[in-house]
Amino acid sequence: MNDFDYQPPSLAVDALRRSIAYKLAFSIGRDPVSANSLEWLEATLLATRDRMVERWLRSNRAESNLETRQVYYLSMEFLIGRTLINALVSLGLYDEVKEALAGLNLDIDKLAEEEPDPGLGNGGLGRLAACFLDSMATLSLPARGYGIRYEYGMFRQRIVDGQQAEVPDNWLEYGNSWEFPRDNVRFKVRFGGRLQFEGARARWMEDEVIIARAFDQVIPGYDTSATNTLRLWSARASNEINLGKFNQGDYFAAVADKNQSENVSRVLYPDDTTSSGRELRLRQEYFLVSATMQDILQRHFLYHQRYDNLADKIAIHLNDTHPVLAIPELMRLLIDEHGFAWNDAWAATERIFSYTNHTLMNEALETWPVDMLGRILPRHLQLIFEINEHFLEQVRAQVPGDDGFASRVSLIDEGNGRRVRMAWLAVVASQKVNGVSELHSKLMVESLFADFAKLFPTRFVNVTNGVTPRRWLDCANPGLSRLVDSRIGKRWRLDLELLVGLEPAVEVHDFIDHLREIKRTNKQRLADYVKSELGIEIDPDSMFDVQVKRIHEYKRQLLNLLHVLARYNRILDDPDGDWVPRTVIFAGKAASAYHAAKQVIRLINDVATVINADPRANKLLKVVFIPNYGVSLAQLLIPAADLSEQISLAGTEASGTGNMKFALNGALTIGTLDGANVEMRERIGEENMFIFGNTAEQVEELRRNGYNPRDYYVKDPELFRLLNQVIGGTFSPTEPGRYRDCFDLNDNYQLLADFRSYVETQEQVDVLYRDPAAWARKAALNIARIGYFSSDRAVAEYAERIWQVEPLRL
Ligand code: 26V
Repeated sequence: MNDFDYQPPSLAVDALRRSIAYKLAFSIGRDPVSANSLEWLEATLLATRDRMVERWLRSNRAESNLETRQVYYLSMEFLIGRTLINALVSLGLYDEVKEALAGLNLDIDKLAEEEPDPGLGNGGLGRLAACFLDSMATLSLPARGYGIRYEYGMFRQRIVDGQQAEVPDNWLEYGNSWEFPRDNVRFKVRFGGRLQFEGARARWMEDEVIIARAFDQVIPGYDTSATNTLRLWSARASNEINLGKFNQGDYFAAVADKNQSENVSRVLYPDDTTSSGRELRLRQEYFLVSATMQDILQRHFLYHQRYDNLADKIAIHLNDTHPVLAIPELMRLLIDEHGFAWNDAWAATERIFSYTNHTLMNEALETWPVDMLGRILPRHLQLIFEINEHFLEQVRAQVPGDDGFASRVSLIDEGNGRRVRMAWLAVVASQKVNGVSELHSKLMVESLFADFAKLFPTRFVNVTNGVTPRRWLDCANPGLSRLVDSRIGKRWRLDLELLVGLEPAVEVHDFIDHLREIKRTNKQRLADYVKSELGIEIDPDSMFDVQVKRIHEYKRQLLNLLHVLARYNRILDDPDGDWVPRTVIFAGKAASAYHAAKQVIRLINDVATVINADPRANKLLKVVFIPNYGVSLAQLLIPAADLSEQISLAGTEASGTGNMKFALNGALTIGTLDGANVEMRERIGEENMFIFGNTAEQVEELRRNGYNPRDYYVKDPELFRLLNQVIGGTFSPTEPGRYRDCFDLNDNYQLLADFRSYVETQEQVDVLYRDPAAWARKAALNIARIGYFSSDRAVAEYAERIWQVEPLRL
């Protein structure tokens, strides 16, 4: 290097390096000479956080402007992923911090991988909430997220002997540098006991109190000084220890009570399949809702010194039915604590709430036994009965003489051991109810909420989901981001539809070549990971065929596996055929009590063991199951995919959001006409996707006419052969009966009906993959046309059509 090449570090880099070193010394108490990587990471987080806080304070000040209406987004789950890189990207400081750390002999990307990934959600619903927070901040909306600070998030998944094993996720073990504990923000949350009425007001003599304590996390917007807050509640026992028991000398019992109360925020329910009816879950939901509603009312009063304008000034969004108790909780607070008349309280409530439905699956629809609810939350049950009475009165006036109708829409299901239907309560109290894709919203008003759609025809709307381009392109795929920048500039991060500007480039060889190189680099990065984590070699020149999402029967990972087996048999039958080499990659967690889903994981691993060890096939076909799918793994996997599997039975997947992330990263989709795939096809063009299988109508028709899976089994020799192999133990030689019951006789998700169409479409996939330039051209068109599926667009629709809020002026 000669003197002229020397570039002095920029002032910003210098200042950053100094603040990192300063944090290391004065906040962590470490000498740079002996600090380990976790301590350097911590110092970097703290230095980054400082730069967010200044903006945060400014946003909070602007929010206290009396004119602005506030949005509160209530969710039992926020799957935010790691923060560091995302924060730096938002602040526009990534390159500077990278350089500052390099000056300290540290690699930013290695360091960033040591940050724990908070798994405070199950899957799609929790990740959507996180994308929405990012977009709300970026759009400068006066919004706040509210959730629970679970001490243990989603379990970590290990694979032991091919089977899922769950390991607790102690994500807070080394502290969480992003959060601000708010010791002065504490609310009492009460449970149990009895009521005493004084007119319309109830006095609640509870028999248990838990303290909710707030922890705030800064959510930076991209390239804006707007910043939002995610406020998470943590439970504290109201008495450090039970003094009565303590004085009686029963020290252990005294401390056990404390633990009992604090269990409320101990652990996320890792089950998104069944509304389990467990008491602790109900207590968690109420804990979130009660602390949040008290906080919202207190804040409102601080700004306005009155409550009668509440409905003009706040909008509360319910992310699925999990926080629906916010409705009776608001009624309770207004009536019992702030002296509202019942009708005034209801009039306000009806204007404040809105609700998103995320699934039509019957098992996931929450209902609570009346007696359990009455025991834990007596006032709320009683308010729900009152709401029901008022509502049914209105129904009888509107639909006279139809008792069947009234009992169908009643908030209380009398048939089923008497249960409260939480989704019905959400619909009755919300000014708007939305589904998450066109198809889902249509099915929602035709099936689940058909009766309500008659009563409230304007209440139901659609807002198709979206994903944040900052995390899912900028952070996850820096190579592709730079290529896009070089063609259309950088503004796509704020206006994803600008990606259409790439369309002319799809005819430019240089661009297409570049795109292929980037994909190849991302595939190599994934291959390195697979090698180091699993010891399996995968070939980055093979097609990476990826299905990653929760393991569910309706998502049909098993259908994917049937195709793998068909391919394996074909390769064995014709080893010298002209095969396109494939690596089929799976990842995803199964709910711990969901036996069928766990068997799917086991079968994938058993099949992988056989195929990967078979020298006749393993150059042409490999199968890998990558453990512990989560946001961080998604950021590595999605940019490396060639083919995105979105193969749920039509009519079952509400939207899907992985489908959007894959297309944004230049993967082609093989998918059914389900969820948002339908709208992706409209925008991307049918010729640039691989659509197969029955439509939602055909699925319904088959069901109506008595679907008979056996017909397919006996009539399709290839299917017959491979099902017999699985059932007969070809892939479980040490225990031939292991998969005897793997295919349930009803085939509820119609795998066999779609099998032939799926396999034929996979053949089309191979044909295209043989022409790399043609493949890459279609991949480029996917990227260019996916802009609609930004969470910025989705959130802007909520703001305008549902919440009626406007951006802050900063
Ligand atoms: C249900 C339950 C039942 C009680 C125990 C805890 C629990 C947790 C979650 C759920 C419901 C999960 C619903 C869900 O994640 N739906 C997904 O939402 C995505 C965002 O709208 C959408 O893209 C997916 O299609 C949809 O499956």
